[in-house]
Amino acid sequence: MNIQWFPGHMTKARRQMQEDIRLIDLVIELLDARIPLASRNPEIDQLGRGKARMILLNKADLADPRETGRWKDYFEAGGVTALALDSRAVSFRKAVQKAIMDATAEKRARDLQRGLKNRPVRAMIAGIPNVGKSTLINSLAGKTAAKTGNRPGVTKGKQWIHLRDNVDLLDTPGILWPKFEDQKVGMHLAMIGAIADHVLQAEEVSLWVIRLLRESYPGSLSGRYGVEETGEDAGILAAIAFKRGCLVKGKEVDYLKAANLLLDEFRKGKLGRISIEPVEESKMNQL
Ligand SMILES: Nc1nc2c(ncn2[C@@H]2O[C@H](COP(=O)(O)OP(=O)(O)O)[C@@H](O)[C@H]2O)c(=O)[nH]1
Ligand SMILES: [Mg+2]
Repeated sequence: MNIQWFPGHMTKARRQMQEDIRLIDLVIELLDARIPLASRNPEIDQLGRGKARMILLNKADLADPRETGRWKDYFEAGGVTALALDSRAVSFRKAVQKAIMDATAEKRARDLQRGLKNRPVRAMIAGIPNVGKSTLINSLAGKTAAKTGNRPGVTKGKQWIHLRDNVDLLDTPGILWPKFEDQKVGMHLAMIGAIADHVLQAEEVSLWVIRLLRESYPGSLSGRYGVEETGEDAGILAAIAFKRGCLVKGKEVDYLKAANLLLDEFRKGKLGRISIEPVEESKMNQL
């Protein structure tokens, strides 16, 4: 599989991030809880070197809570503060703030030792497109948070959002692009809709979804569509098409329509809370 992103966008975004990151104490890495590996760009380790780090497993409302709990443990075992959340929900704000305090404890202690009192923690949110960066920034900012722009000297031209506990959040997130190391990574990104469907065939992606559901979440397809979960994956797609009237001229199976219907419902969580990457699959040296 050979997926081309727009190199112009990528280069510009990376350069911007390299520049912004110099102002930052803490990098808040946003991952998709359903695919914590495929949504993680390994370049972040290089970019965030020497900074406090923290991982947020976002869209946890769509992921299997048991798997998400394991991922949280996995990242924390690697020494990184991790938290699962739905970034649309303002109710997570306190937990995120506390995680920021945990992740920056060392830095703040160091500041104190040097006699730097009340120096704000400056944080940046980073992640791949569509992972929820803007949503999280809006939730953290809330209605009361003051936008403070153009602080002379330190933050020329940058917009900062002042959060509680003396945290300043850069209001422009760091954009990273996913890395397609193998076909599986690309497919996992496609399954959650992080790659436009015209890049990969919707039908192929839907067959991956069917396989995942049959293997890891048996009963979810029969429960929603009333289809048998036996036989070929393509046969199950055809059965879904019949059940949902995805037919051409009233009788021939419209595979593309059925695939799009399944993908749409899967991505909206209508087939349940599903994790695509269980923690067992991960290589423990990846962090
Ligand atoms: N279900 C769910 N959707 C979310 C969550 N966070 C963001 N979204 C949705 O994901 C889409 C992309 O979010 P956005 O903040 O624009 O992503 P960005 O490209 O990283 O800035 C939007 O439709 C959001 O409403 C979440 O935690 N759960
Ligand atoms: Mg955005």
